[in-house]
Amino acid sequence: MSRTSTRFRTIMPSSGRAALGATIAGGVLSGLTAAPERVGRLFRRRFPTVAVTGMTGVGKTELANRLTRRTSGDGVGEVGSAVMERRTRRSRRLQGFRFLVVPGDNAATRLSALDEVFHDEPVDGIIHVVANGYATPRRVAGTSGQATASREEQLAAELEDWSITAHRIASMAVRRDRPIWLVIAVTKTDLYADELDDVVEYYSPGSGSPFGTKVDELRALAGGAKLSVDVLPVSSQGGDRTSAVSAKKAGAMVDALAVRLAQLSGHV
Ligand SMILES: Nc1nc2c(ncn2[C@@H]2O[C@H](COP(=O)(O)OP(=O)(O)O)[C@@H](O)[C@H]2O)c(=O)[nH]1
Ligand SMILES: [Mg+2]
Repeated sequence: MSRTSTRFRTIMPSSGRAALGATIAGGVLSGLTAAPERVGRLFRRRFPTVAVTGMTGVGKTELANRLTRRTSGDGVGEVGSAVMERRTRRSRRLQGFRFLVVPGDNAATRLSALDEVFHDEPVDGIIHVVANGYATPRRVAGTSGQATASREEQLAAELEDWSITAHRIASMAVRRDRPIWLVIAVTKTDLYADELDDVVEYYSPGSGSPFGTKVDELRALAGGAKLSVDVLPVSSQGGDRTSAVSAKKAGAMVDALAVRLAQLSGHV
């Protein structure tokens, strides 16, 4: 297998199906544990919903577009959309997803979007997007040229953004009787390909890093059996002459993420 699969970090539990089985085991639903999502879909007649969260400029829209096989530029707004973007991935035999991209900016629209995905119509899973401090800074209105923020500032902003989102995930998890899953998508890996292992470690539970510690806190709050956490590297771009990641490699990482989403949703 490619290097991608070895970098794939699954924290607990190792398979979505095992997680679901373990949580409901012994209960009245035990006959349904093999594919609870499939049963859920029968009742709800819809694709699993996935919230895509993360700070502005981190790469949420591009990743959602890649996952739904849109080409870049197809419906891509400016960096830092203020409205919730909706994308549907359609696959054979109804194995699709509905992605809800939550605006990263701290506008009123973000708060209502967070309410929608974590409270009003709670999602089945979350992709939280991070970029190792490489979020594209948003320009202040009325100025021109490249906005600047140091990597340290951007990492601090990622952490703050994650605190808010993690809190929302925790309160959704405690209200919920069925398990939910979280994938931390570490994107823009083309920009730091040589540091990939350390960066994936930084975002992982149990790493002792500032981010990892917050993931640990979330798991403690939500209850370990209720929330599975994966950390997966990805790149929405690649193949340019200057890129450290080939188009093929970038595609393989996006595909690996899609495969994992399907496993977590009981599609496979
Ligand atoms: N190098 C690189 N740039 C990316 C990647 N993903 C997104 N970007 C760029 O980062 C900027 C922000 O991406 P976008 O998806 O709009 O971020 P959002 O605000 O989180 O939706 C855009 O200029 C993208 O082209 C990636 O994987 N690698
Ligand atoms: Mg966006």
